[in-house]
Amino acid sequence: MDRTLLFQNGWGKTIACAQDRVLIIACPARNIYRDGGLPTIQNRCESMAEEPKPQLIREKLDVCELDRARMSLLNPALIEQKKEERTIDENAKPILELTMREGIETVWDRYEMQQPSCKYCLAGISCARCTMGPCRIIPPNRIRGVCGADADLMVSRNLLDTIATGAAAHSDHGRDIAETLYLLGTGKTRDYAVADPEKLRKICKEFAIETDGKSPVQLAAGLGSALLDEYGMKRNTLRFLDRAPKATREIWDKLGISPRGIDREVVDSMHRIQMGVGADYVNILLQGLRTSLSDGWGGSMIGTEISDVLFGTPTITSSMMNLAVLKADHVNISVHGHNPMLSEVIVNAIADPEMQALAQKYGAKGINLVGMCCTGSELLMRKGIPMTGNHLNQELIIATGALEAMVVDYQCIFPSLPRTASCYHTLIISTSAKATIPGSYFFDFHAENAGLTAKAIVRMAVENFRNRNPARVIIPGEPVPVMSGFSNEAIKGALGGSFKPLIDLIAAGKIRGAVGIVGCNNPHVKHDYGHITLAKELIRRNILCVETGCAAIASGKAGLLRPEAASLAGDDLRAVCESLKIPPVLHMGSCVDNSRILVLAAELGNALNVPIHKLPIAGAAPEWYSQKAVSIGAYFVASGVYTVLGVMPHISGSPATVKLLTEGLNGVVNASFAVEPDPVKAAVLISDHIERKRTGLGI
Ligand code: XCC
Ligand code: SF4
Repeated sequence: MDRTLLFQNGWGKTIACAQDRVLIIACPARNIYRDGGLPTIQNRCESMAEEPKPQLIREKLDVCELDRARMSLLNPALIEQKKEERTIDENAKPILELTMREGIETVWDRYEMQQPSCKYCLAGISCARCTMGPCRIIPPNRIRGVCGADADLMVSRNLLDTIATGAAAHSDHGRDIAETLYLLGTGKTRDYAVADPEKLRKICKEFAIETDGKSPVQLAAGLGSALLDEYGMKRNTLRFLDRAPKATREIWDKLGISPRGIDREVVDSMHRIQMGVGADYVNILLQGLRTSLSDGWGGSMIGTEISDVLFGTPTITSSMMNLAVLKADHVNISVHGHNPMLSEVIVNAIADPEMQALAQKYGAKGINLVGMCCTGSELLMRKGIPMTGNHLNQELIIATGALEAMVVDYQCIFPSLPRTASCYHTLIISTSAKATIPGSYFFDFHAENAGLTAKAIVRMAVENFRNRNPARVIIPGEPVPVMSGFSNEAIKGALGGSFKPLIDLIAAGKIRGAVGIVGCNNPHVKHDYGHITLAKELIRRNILCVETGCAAIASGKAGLLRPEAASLAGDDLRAVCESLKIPPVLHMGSCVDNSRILVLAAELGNALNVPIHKLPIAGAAPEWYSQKAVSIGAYFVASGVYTVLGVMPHISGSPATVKLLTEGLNGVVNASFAVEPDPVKAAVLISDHIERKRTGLGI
């Protein structure tokens, strides 16, 4: 994009003065125009040798006192009741109680204030896409929007919007990783390296990139470039689709839902939901499946595979989980979000002796890095970094009073975190120009300045230790040990080098099947209850659980990621777990790592020479909330995996859409969705499905 133009058309106007322009042009390494992004954020051009300074986004929030007076609950019985209704996370309960007593607003309070929900939005029959509206479907008379859209169109269009948003989020994360590989290969960043050259070579071969005689750095450049091409439409097919069993690919081709470029599918979806384009709900929903496949077998798979190349393919590792991994005598820094590009360099910065010495200077015993949500899972899987919790723990970790900084990148970060932090000394440090948060301190983090920025962030957190009030620190209970790092490579390793023993165990009925339990927390569901109840019900039936995202973290906190949890499994699964010394619930990573579950399914299908839909497997998202989760569910189903949701999507206003997604899809992709809020009943649905598939395979 033309830089002068950026200034002329106003994009650049918050850059303070002409002097900055000169500075920026004189310092191309700063590259603040990358991606044609808004050049409004950082108006200083530091030399590369200096640590960058943060920018306070808008203003420091100081809302706490007012809010607290309004929010605090005085009735101990009510506090007790709400606490039990809100979560099953025992370590979270004392903090939750404190937030209610002290009037520190949380997601559950805001959820209550939002009730009752708008029934039109809940059913998906409201539309605000254009200014002829907004419109609602109110039978019997108001059955079309101003443009003529009926309930089916409104619902399907809203759903396609949701899927495309989720696919975009995962895929853009994948792009950031692919770009980092490319920048590493082209010498633009020195803060990253190739950690798994073997995997790099393997993926290069999939992309028909010549590997002989080439260094990892040269391969990084070639593969990085090829991966960035996957986003466009030059080739009109995604390379990783070749990993799927042939019969599954034929289903996609026949139906016309094989994704072309990743970006192309997202843009195509956005085009279709513009008023006056897509009018047929079936056509719109099929594009939803295609877009989701471009996420699962495209953007997310790139995110996972290249994160493995850059940071290491996970191997089985031990760590600890829940809020009690915070340490009262250490500087505590939490990373939260999704992209390991940031959290990995923070790990390096913390190991810096200068930072350790600084921490000691301020009276801390050291620096304790902890993870949260998916970026936490990335670190847990690869580095064994302890994890505080999942989505609904994010405010509670601040309310321990022991957190110096919450360092965030993007996705699933409550915009309210700086408000929560204003009740404490905690700093919210934002790092993505896509996700600046009012009240946070922003560092314009890029692959090119990663190391220095990470150090500046850690320094800021360490210096903040002085501001902690020890009298307000509560770190409840003890952390729970977890076993993590179950990449497909690690699972194969545990099985002696191939999936054959797993297939034999499934064929012999020792393991009835496998279920991917994935997705978020959602205040519509008691925190972690859906995940844990479902996992326990399934392992009891000798069904192996593979988990990612906040589901896996829920299991970790509940002790299901320990080998000892085998005692909760049925006799056959217990014996398998005991002989392999693994838990009955396997932590496979973050949400982009659902692509690992696709690869697992594909490898099982290829080994048996059957399409994915014939395998005794299923998916479940008991507490999902996010657009990304809808994309995941859609690519599971489109790939042939029956998927049970614990939270109803906003589609009930179109019975035709509901029927298509829960029944009709069986006729085209041989899989469908089901919605079952009760996890005990969901386990029955899944178990019956798995037994039917076993019968189909004759095992
Ligand atoms: Fe977010 Fe990934 Fe959902 Fe958790 S599971 S709430 S998407 S952090 Ni991904
Ligand atoms: Fe109403 Fe149609 Fe505009 Fe939506 S697109 S707001 S239904 S007129």
